[in-house]
Amino acid sequence: MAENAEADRCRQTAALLRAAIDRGGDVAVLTGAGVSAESGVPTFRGVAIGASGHSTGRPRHEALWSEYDPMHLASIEGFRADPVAVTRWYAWRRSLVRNTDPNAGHHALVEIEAIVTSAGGRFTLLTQNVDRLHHRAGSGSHGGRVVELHGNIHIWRSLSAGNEFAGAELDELLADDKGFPPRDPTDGSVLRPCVVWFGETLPSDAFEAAAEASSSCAVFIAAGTSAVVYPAAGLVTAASQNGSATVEINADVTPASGLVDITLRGASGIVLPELARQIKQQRPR
Ligand code: BJW
Repeated sequence: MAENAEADRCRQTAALLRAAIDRGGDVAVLTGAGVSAESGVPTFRGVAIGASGHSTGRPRHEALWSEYDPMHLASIEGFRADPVAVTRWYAWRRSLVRNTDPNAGHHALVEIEAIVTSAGGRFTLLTQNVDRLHHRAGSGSHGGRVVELHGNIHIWRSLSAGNEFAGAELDELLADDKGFPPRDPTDGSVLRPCVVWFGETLPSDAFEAAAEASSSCAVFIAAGTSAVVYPAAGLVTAASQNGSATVEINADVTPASGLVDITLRGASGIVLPELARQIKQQRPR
């Protein structure tokens, strides 16, 4: 019964998307840590459904911050208080995400992008994830846009001059954790990841693009986000107030669940490919 209801909601969502796409409507998707959970990347909060699990709790990762205070690890104050611990955590996460692959949910979003843009609509992927797995899956390569709201863990910058380091140069700077935090070889100032911490503003171009896409799209999907961190969480409300059809894909209930038109309860690595399959099946007449 519950499974039938879930399948009905998935068909209803696919039909909604198909109709919007056929009218050349725009689609915006907000993603969070849950979308990378099936690639083996731990989430920040709540349950995480890993590869092959499609109901709450099996298998789970430990939430990233279960032993730490997030405000400590993800704020400039926390970094200043304990730069070694914060650097070690980000260096570990950078290494983890480089050694994993995009999952079926990431790939399905690329398919949906191609369907939307080939029908003349705009596709905007608004991600809170800093892992770049959407880029590696091919998002943005079919005429859509990927907007990174919380930055990118693969680029680090010096606190004083803002000099940026990436790739092999950054590998070298992060090689010896006895020298943490790493320093800019040119001016000796400490390096930090180019991510957005609590209390910091989001890059203005990214947030403006997100606000515009959310308030003008025909369909807005929030996938794998706990919808508790602002201003990203407010985009669901913005879309809803704009009159967009709103959909949540999540393994669990979130504050957005009561706001959206349709909730699809399950793992994004299962739900998103099924949605893509059904949108393709319901070809325009
Ligand atoms: C699955 C699944 C599977 C599992 N399939 N689903 C308004 C009200 C209240 C507070 C504020 C407000 N406006 C601003 C604030 C303050 C603050 C904030 O929001 N605080 C709240 C926590 C209370 N926001 C900020 O400070 C922001 N800046 C700002 O607003 O600037 C203006 C300003 C400046 C100065 C003063 C005041 C205002 C910045 C926020 C930056 C967030 N940064 C982080 C770290 C980034 C770097 C890093 O990666 O380390 O971003 S925090 C962390 O949370 C990270 C994430 O992107 C973000 C959101 O988490 P996300 O992605 O939703 O993941 P989870 O783990 O929370 O949830 C996973 C979900 O997936 C769960 O629901 C699972 O069920 C589900 N799931 N497996 C589908 N397989």
